[in-house]
This record gives sequence, structure tokens and C-alpha cells, in this order.
Amino acid sequence: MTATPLTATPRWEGEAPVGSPASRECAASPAWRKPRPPLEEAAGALKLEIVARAKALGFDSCRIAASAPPRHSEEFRAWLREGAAGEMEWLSRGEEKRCDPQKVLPGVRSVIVVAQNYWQGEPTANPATAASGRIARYAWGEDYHEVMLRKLERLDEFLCERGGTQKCYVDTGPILERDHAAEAGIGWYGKSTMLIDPKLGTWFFLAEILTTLELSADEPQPSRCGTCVRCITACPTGAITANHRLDARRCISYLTIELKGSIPLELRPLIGDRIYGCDECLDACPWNRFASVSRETAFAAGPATRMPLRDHLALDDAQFRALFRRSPIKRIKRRGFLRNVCVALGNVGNRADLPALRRAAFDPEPLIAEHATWAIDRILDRSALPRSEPPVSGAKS
Ligand code: B12
Ligand code: SF4
Ligand code: SF4
Repeated sequence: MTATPLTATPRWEGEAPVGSPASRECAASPAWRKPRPPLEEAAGALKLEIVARAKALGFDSCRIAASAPPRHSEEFRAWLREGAAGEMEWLSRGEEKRCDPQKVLPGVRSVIVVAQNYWQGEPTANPATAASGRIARYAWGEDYHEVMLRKLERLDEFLCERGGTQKCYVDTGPILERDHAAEAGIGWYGKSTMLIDPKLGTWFFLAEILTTLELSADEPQPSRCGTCVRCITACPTGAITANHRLDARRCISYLTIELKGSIPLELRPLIGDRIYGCDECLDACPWNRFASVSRETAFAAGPATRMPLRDHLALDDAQFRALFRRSPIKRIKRRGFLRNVCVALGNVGNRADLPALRRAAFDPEPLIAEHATWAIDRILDRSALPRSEPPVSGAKS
């Protein structure tokens, strides 16, 4: 669909020729209200309508950035060159697009950025006696990619009616979402690299609509981190190596979600009981004390968040897919998830977890088997049990 050229006729209705008495009077007299150009007015009205529709769809914030190349493109390129992205080679594949929205949508004029609060309050106490692992809050409920994309598509339909051509992205597109969001004033860049909104804290997702429509851009927000460095000191693995710099290779979110293979031995003990993602630098942020529970019921915690760790080890492929059908956790598949569960059990499990781990040590998936063996050794070390326990019944040899 082609865009209506909103800026093509920059002629103001009732505009007086430059230098005429009317234009001088306009500058001098406060009583004289210069008529806004109809196209500018139309663009302003369209923006108001977009924001109202975004709010009606349940987004917590909606602001506009111009479609200029992201302010921190060079930092992003340097970050890739240093190898800080680890195995996320898809970030380098999309490097040029990420640094220029015109390469994503030729003719793009504006970036509509929306934020969606996902805070669900504190986790409810687990009644089970066996340890359960920690799942990052963003993955407690339904997959935000799907929940937000459905809403973006509704906005897209409306923008198409207004003559725009759009591309909608939730997380997975080749764009530097936080740079556009910071430019639009959705929040400021925290030292943890999280974007912070003074009301929502850090607990929100971002999504964008690139559009060929011209919309007036909003102002960025100043940083309010001040001298605080809580996120940096709270990080269990020292992944925030400087202000606004994160070495993904050390980040637990990367290790438990993005890394496909074996988790480096020296980092495993630092992961603790986290089985999917990490919220430590978010929990530490003082701006999160203002967080309020999300209006989006799809993000409410699902049953998997309360399951004892060792019960996860009993999941076969079909059961795993059924349990996480609507959750972002399905992305890492059974092999990635059970790998993480083994690491957590190695860190917080006890001898009651050994039978389940011994079965997992014979899992046909070598990644799971290797991490289960590591976990068994850790538990045995902690409880000073002999290593030569008989294999559990049912274990394949
Ligand atoms: C790759 C990725 C990751 C990687 C790398 C994260 C990282 N910080 O780079 C890993 C797997 C580790 C990760 C983890 C998480 N992620 Co993530 N991730 C992404 C993804 C797909 C790309 C981010 C990226 O381009 N990183 C490259 C780095 C260089 O860019 P950046 O993080 O934006 O960093 C910028 C700043 O460093 C800034 N900068 C550099 N120098 C300077 C200097 C100054 C003075 C300033 C102000 C800024 C500045 O410029 C950089 C380039 O733009 C985005 C979605 C997207 N398409 O953008 C989601 C996204 C950033 N992730 C998100 C979330 C929720 C998380 C987690 C909280 C999930 C969890 N609980 O486990 C953690 C948080 C970890 C953290 N502290 O950032 C949200 C963040 C929302 C928000 N409020 O900020 C996003 C936007 C997804 C979404 N659509 O909602 N993530
Ligand atoms: S998500 Fe966790 S591991 Fe990653 S930077 Fe934040 S605190 Fe560190
Ligand atoms: S913890 Fe402190 S330094 Fe880190 S993002 Fe929050 S306010 Fe900024």
C-alpha cells in the first residue's frame, strides 16, 4: 500500500505572503493565532488517534520517533566487533538494517513505539517442599511476541486505511528497539541497558511500527540514574562491564535462552536457581518500586512457574510442548530447558533430586545428559555422599 503524501503540499490555508502586513502582525500580536497548516494539523490529529487507539488496545505508552538512524549505531557496531553478542550471529546478520531503518522499510518516515507493562507482582510462595526454579518475569505467562503482535496488527490496519505502509516488530525484527524507544521518550537508558519509564520501571516490553506516514516526533527523556550503580553490583556474573554495556556472553539471560550448547562450567554455579532468563539487574533497580500490576491478563503466571525443578526432568518432548505451548519458553525446546533445570538442581538441589537426575544422565539428548552428570557431582560434593550409587531402575545403559 502506498502512503498519502502528508507533507507533499506544504501550503498553509489562509497563509499570507511573507513580508505582507498580515505576516508581520502574526509575529507581533499575541491575539493573532496563526492557523496551523492543515497537513500538520492532520498529522497531529492522526498521531492523537494512534495514541488513543494504542491505549485502547491495552498498551501502556505510545510515542513517536523520527526514522533517523539509531543514535547508538556505532556503539552497537563496536559491541558486535568485540564479540559481546556471543553466538547471537543473527544480530550481525542484521547489522546494516539495525543501523538504518530505511533498509528495513524504504520510505519510512516515523517509528511508532509502544510499551506494554508485564509486571505481575511478587511470586506467590511455592507450597511444594522441593525447590522450584526461577523463571524471569517476562516469561511467566503467554508469549509476548504473540500477544503484542495481535494488537500491533490492529493498529497497522488502521494506518493502512490512512494510506501508510508499515512493518510491525516485537523483539525479533532487525531494529535497535531501545534506541528508537529512547528517542521517542518511552524511557531512558538505564546503566543496565534496560529502558526505564518513571511509572513502569523496567517491567515493560517494547514493540514498534515503522510507517511511511509522517508523524510529529516526541522528545527523549533525560537519564534519571544519577550516581546509582545497583544493577551493576547486583549482577551475579559481572555481565554489566560498564555503564550501558553488557557482555551477553556472561549474562544469565543469554546463557539460559540464547546459548544453544553447553553452558561454560565456570558460569554454571553463578546461575543459581534461574532456569529461564534473569531479573537480577531489574529487581535491583529503584525505579521498579513504582511498578503496578499489568492490565494484560495474558501475562499472568502459568502452572510451570510453580513446578518443582525435578518434575521438569520428567517431561518428554510432547509434554514439554504441551506445557509451554503458549509460553516464550517453547523457543528453547526441551533440550535447552532441561539443560537449565539440571544446572539449577546442581546449584540448589539435594539428594532427593538424585534419582531424577540419574535418569536424566541417560537422556538420549547428550546436552541434557552432560548437565545432569554435572549436577549429580555438585550435589554429591555438597552432601558428601559416595559417588558409586547404583543406577536407577529404568535407566538406559
Ligand atoms: C539481543 C537481546 C538480548 C541479549 C543482549 C542484551 C543486551 N543488553 O544487549 C540478552 C539475551 C542478554 C538479553 C537479555 C534481556 N533482555 Co533482551 N533483547 C535483545 C534484543 C533482541 C536486541 C538487543 C540489542 O540489539 N542488543 C545490542 C546492544 C548493543 O544494544 P542495547 O542493548 O539496546 O544497547 C544499547 C545501549 O547499550 C546503548 N548505548 C551504548 N552506549 C551508550 C551510552 C549512553 C550514554 C547511553 C545512554 C546508551 C548507550 O546503545 C546500544 C545500542 O543501541 C532486544 C530486541 C530488539 N530487537 O532490540 C531485546 C530486549 C532489549 N530485551 C528485553 C528484555 C526484557 C530482556 C531481559 C530483561 C529478559 C530477561 N529477564 O531475562 C534481559 C535483560 C538483560 C539486560 N540487562 O539488558 C526487552 C527490553 C525492554 C526494556 N524495558 O528495555 C527488549 C527490547 C525486547 C522487547 N521487545 O521488549 N536481550
Ligand atoms: S539479566 Fe542477570 S546476568 Fe544479565 S546483566 Fe542482568 S543481572 Fe546480569
Ligand atoms: S539500578 Fe540504578 S543505575 Fe541501574 S538502571 Fe536502575 S537507576 Fe539506573
